[in-house]
Amino acid sequence: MSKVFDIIEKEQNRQNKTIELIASENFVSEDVRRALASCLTNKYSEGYPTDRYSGHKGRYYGGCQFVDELEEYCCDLWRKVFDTDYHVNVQPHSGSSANLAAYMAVLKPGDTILSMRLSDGGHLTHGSPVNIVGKIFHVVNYDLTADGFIDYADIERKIRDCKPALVLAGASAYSRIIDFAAIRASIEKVCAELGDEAYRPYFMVDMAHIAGLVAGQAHPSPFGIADIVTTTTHKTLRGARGGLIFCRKELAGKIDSGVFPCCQGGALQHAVAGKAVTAEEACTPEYREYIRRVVRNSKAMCDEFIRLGYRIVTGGTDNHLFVIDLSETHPHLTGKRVQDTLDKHDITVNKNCVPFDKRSPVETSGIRIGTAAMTTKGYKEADFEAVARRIDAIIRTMN
Ligand code: DSN
Repeated sequence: MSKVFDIIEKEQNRQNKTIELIASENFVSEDVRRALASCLTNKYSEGYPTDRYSGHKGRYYGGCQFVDELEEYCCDLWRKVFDTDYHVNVQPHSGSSANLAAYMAVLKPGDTILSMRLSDGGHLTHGSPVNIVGKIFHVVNYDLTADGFIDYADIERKIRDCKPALVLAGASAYSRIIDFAAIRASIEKVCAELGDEAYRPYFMVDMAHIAGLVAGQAHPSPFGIADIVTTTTHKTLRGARGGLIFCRKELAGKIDSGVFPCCQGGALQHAVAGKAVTAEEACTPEYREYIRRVVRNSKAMCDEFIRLGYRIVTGGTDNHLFVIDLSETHPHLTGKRVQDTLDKHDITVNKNCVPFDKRSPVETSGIRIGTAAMTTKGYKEADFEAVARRIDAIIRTMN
């Protein structure tokens, strides 16, 4: 037997025994795994099944009748999950691919993107200088308030001053509701001041972290507000690893061309199948109840850390995650040391920069904690509170 299966078994054992608190991870259903491991991995399918919105002329390979049916079914399901009539492209291999394809679809190299910086809770693909996005485009970041909240006044100021071609909302480590409507209102206000013809940026939302909450109506929806919405399907959506791009219908041709042929070749139809099963599951009342529990558990665990004397960025959480800032309460500890020590106790977290962090992204002064994965495993509020106390007891032993 291949050595690979030994390694997979070791990883399965690790997943069985650890307390998984990485905010971007989850455990998929057996049906998702069956779809991912199916014969669809054998099939090439460059192109798209129809030219419904985008004008594309179909596939570049024969034998695509069943993957055509699958991809159309998958698109219909995702529109149902988010109750939207936006066009959707289900081919991006990941969230990073989805974001790059979206930028390439509507921007020119050198255009300005206005986004949250990585160290404030943004994402590599929102324009970090070490990512291709930061190398191709000019990136301006909006700031946080002293308490770590998004500074909406700064967004409006920077739209007016920098005239970005694209305004981006979304984060990987932000624990509060994002007010998409306020950002749209700022865009409209600045456009009206300048005159519509002169300037009109795209508004894109990367909802990768909170997509499950949007589907479960536990976070305001960006649909009807943003021009483009990207997401992954494996975080709070609890599904196959991959990306999606939604857009207003008039952008469909640009977005589809941005994915294929600009950024990707053949679609991964086993991944499309996994995403379709994910969407079927996300439409159920059980999923909605799951999301409600994820948020309840996150608030309960966060409150327990506050009770134990920890400082949480923004002072709390509205969603599935929160970031503990160790810089004042435990100045001798780095996020990296805490992550490594918790690993030894079978608790998995990730180190995370905190706003205005004086440490590098390798060391960091914080850790990010999420409740989506262990809620899938059946943890309730009391379980998460007990894990908070266990983490505190471990941290107390560190000097
Ligand atoms: N940055 C990853 C995370 O949130 O863990 C996702 O790409």
